[in-house]
Amino acid sequence: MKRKLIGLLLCVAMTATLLAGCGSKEEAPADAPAAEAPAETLAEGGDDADAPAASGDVITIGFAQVGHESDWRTASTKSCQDVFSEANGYDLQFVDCDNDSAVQLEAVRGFIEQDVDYIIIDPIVATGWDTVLTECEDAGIPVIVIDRTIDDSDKYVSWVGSNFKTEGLAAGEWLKAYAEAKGIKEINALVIEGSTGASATIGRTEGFKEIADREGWTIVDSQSGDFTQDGGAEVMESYCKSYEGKFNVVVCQNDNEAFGAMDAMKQAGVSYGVNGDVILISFDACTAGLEFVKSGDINADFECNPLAAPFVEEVIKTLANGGTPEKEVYMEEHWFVNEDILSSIEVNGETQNLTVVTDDIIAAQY
Ligand code: GZL
Repeated sequence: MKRKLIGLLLCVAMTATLLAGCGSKEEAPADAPAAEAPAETLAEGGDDADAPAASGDVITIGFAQVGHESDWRTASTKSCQDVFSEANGYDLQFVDCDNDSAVQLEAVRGFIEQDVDYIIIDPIVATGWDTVLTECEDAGIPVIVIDRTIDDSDKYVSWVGSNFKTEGLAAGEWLKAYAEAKGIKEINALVIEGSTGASATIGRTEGFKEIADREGWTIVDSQSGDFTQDGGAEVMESYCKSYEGKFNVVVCQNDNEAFGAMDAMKQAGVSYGVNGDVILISFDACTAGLEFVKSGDINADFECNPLAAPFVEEVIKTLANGGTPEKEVYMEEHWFVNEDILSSIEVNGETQNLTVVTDDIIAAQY
């Protein structure tokens, strides 16, 4: 009975969403308003009477997570485990797909077999999803996508995440303003990309390249470090050999790659950071990343918020109460810097503040 009710609610929600004409993420306005974190989640002891779990039924959730490749990923997983806990009335079936798309599709099919109530997916890559999402829809199981995007199907109730292209644009606009403030005339950048095919990689690469092309910068090379510290070190080691003395900026598409790149540059005798020859830019802004921003090793770190679970619970609550959740929920993010020589940047015509990292900010980070 519960399955049929959820299935019916899902059809209503999907139809209402389609009628609402929500655009695809590609058309999403770059200044899409960031969602406010829900006031209280069940994880924080909230006793929201509308909470789906309040009815006393255990809600089973299948979560197909990308893997365990970064500090960001660890925080993302913990966010879901904290909110969808047994104490909050959930049974979380968690699969770490170890960055393997085939395993991830298999995990989702396993959740259908298990007849879970909801499925959460953080898609390793953006394509190859329509068949399995159709199977979820046929089974009447609502799918909620978090973080990375699915670009070849919209058969899911909601997506909760970040605008990756905006993150890339922000990094480019910051570098332009910073170079001007420092009197740096020429930019020769090396990029260490994230995992190939991941929407976070695609968006950050696209955004930064848009500013580089506009400003006439040179992107000397751009290779994948797969969002890992070893990957970042390996690519940077090769860069130091191939492009010695030919670069003054390194852009790492996540903090763990930046940690590896720092090790490799140190090994190669290349100075980096606020007092170095090379400007180092990173993404994610995890706690360890911000510690390196505060020490001056990383010049700027563009946050990507991993704490999606409270927003996912709101989607589930809305759906369970017969409502139509938002198709896209954008997370709030900050741009962190070491120096206070700039207070804000213009991104897509919108003034966005820069935040100088302090001990308090580090203590509060994920
Ligand atoms: C971005 C997320 C990326 C992080 C990396 O939303 O998918 O994957 O930037 C993680 O740290 O590996």
